[in-house]
Amino acid sequence: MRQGIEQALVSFIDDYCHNNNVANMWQQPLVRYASVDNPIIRQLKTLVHPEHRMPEDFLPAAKSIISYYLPFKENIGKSNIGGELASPEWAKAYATTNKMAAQLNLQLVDYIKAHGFDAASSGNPGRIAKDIHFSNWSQRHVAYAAGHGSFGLNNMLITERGCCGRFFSVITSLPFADEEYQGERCLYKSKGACKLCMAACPVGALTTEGFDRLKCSIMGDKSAAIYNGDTICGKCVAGMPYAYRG
Ligand code: B12
Repeated sequence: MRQGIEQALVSFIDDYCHNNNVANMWQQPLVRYASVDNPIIRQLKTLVHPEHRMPEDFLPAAKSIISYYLPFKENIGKSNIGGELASPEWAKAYATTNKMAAQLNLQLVDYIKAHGFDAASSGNPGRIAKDIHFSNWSQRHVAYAAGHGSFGLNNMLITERGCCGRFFSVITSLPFADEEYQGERCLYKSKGACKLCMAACPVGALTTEGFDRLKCSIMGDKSAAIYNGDTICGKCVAGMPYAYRG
């Protein structure tokens, strides 16, 4: 079943590109499972925000959450190295991925139901409100619980294919659970070295003390003005040592 889900995801992406005349801009997806009993999942309301949703809110019989990562092809990350604003290629990849993932999630739900289990899409939730910089469904916490990787100094979850890509998730009744990743992929956290992401951030939102989401939002707001409201930037991932490898 696990293999079937991975293969289905790949063919849904191919079909999406074909049917919508969109270039395939993703590498092979990474698919992992978080148990709903994982302590990170149980503590989401405390770790993220009191309004954070629980898996059972989507699906009463929830047992696991599929967390999948769509890594962008390398040319997209490379296009975004340097400069102040996100590159047009980065902006297009962001918008296209979000649009496609809404459909992928629904197709995954249908696939799982057709195989006798239950599932519900988490959608692609943004901020709770314009002035609340948190989501009520944190893809990154779910991805961490599913063992996708470790958090870097850039505040990104670094997967085995790096951090130039996007996470999505589907809540299911499948009895699968992966272990959390025990390694450390950030060079600063493992060796005290690198700090390239700090230097690349145009607004100084990254320091060794942590991530300043309000400063980061300045870049998001600037880009929204030229990219149809999309709050993007990505200078803290493009061209980094772990942009594309784990
Ligand atoms: C709101 C939001 C923003 C806002 C606010 C920033 C923010 N990080 O909250 C703005 C617009 C500024 C923003 C910017 C960006 N975002 Co954004 N954003 C979101 C959104 C919608 C919700 C984030 C949220 O609520 N997080 C909850 C808070 C509490 O957690 P956090 O910010 O992730 O920080 C936690 C981690 O650092 C974690 N942590 C750190 N170390 C450790 C260690 C352990 C053990 C654990 C458990 C946790 C942990 O603890 C922090 C606090 O709890 C998510 C999508 C979603 N629905 O999840 C995307 C998301 C986080 N964004 C993403 C991206 C790619 C970006 C940008 C690169 C913009 C772009 N696409 O060009 C920048 C990067 C900013 C950065 N360096 O973090 C990706 C991250 C992918 C990844 N590899 O991590 C996400 C997951 C979207 C997606 N679907 O893939 N974003």
